[in-house]
Amino acid sequence: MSKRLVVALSGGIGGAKLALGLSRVLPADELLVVANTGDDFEHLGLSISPDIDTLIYTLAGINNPVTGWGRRDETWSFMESIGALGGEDWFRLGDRDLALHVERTRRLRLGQTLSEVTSDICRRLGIAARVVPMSDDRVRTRVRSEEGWIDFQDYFVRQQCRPVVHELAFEGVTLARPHADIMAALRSGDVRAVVLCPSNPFISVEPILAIPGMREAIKSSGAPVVAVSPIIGGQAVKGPTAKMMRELGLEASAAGVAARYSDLLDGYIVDHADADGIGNISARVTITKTLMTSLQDRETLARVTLDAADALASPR
Ligand code: FO1
Repeated sequence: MSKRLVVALSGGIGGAKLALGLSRVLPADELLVVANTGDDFEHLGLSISPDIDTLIYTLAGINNPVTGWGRRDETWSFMESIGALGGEDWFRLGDRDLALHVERTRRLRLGQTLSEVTSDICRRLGIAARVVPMSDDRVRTRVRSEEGWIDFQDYFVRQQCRPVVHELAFEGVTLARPHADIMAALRSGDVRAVVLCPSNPFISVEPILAIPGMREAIKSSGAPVVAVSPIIGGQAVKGPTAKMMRELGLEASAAGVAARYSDLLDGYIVDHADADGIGNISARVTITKTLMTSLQDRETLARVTLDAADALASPR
C-alpha cells in the first residue's frame, strides 16, 4: 500500500492558507488537518475556537480575505449593539460568525465533543477534508507578561500583542488526550507526510506538539516531517511571531523556527529571502516562494511541500 495520508498541523491564518492549498491538490480522503485549540476561549458566554473557525472558513472559501479570520460579506449589527450596551466589543464577532459560536456553544453544553461539532459543521459547509481538533480536552494558551498571566486572546486581540511576552503556557495540555483519529492516522503506517504549516510555532503548532504522545506518534509514524517556515525575510507574514521570538530570547529567523522544531524536522521549506542564513540545520532545506497571496500560490506551496516530503521518503 503506498503511503497516502497527509497529516497537516495548522493554526492561525498562515496555517489555514497552506491547508487550503493542500486540500486543493489532494483527494479529500488523503488529508487530515489537525487544528490548534490553544487559542480557544470563553467570551460573552460563548465557546470560541478561532483556529478551528479560521481553518474551516478558509477551506469552505467563505473566510474574510482581508483579515484572514472571520467570514466574508459580514454585517456587524450585533457588535454595534453589544458595544452600545457597554458589553465587550474588542473581539469582533460578525453576525454570521456569531451563529457558529452560538450553535457550537449550544451543542457543547448538550455534551457533544468539540470534534463532533467540528465534523458536523465541516459537513454542512461542504468541506471534504477531515478537520480534527488536536484534542477534545481543554487546552488554553496563556501568556506571562509584565502584568502576570493573561489569556491568549486578551494578549493577541484586546492588547494587540503589545505586552512583552516572558513565557507561554498551555494550560491543561499535560492532561489533554490527543484526538483518537489523529493517533489512528499517525499509527496507520499509511502516512505520506506530516506537514507543520506556516503558523506561529509557539502559539499555533507547539500546543499541538505539547499534547502527551503527539510528538512521539509523529516521529514513529514513519512519515517525513516537513515544516514550512512562517518567517519571511526575518519577519512573520502576519502576527507577532518575530516579536514573540525576540521577547522569548530566540533568533527571529527561519533558522530560529527550525531550531524550535529541532529533532522533529526532516524537511524545511524556506523562502528565498531567508536562503542565506539557513545553511547548517539538520533538516533538508527547500528554497521556494513561501508568501501565499494567490490561490495558485497556496497550491504551488502545497505541491512543493509534498514533493519535498516524497523526496525524503524515497530511498536516495
Ligand atoms: N483577530 C483580531 O486581531 N481581532 C479580532 O477582532 C478577531 C476576532 C476573531 C473572531 C473570530 C475568530 O475566529 C478569530 C478572530 N480573530 C481576531 C483572530 C484570532 O484572534 C487569531 O486568528 C487566532 O486566535 C490566532 O491565530
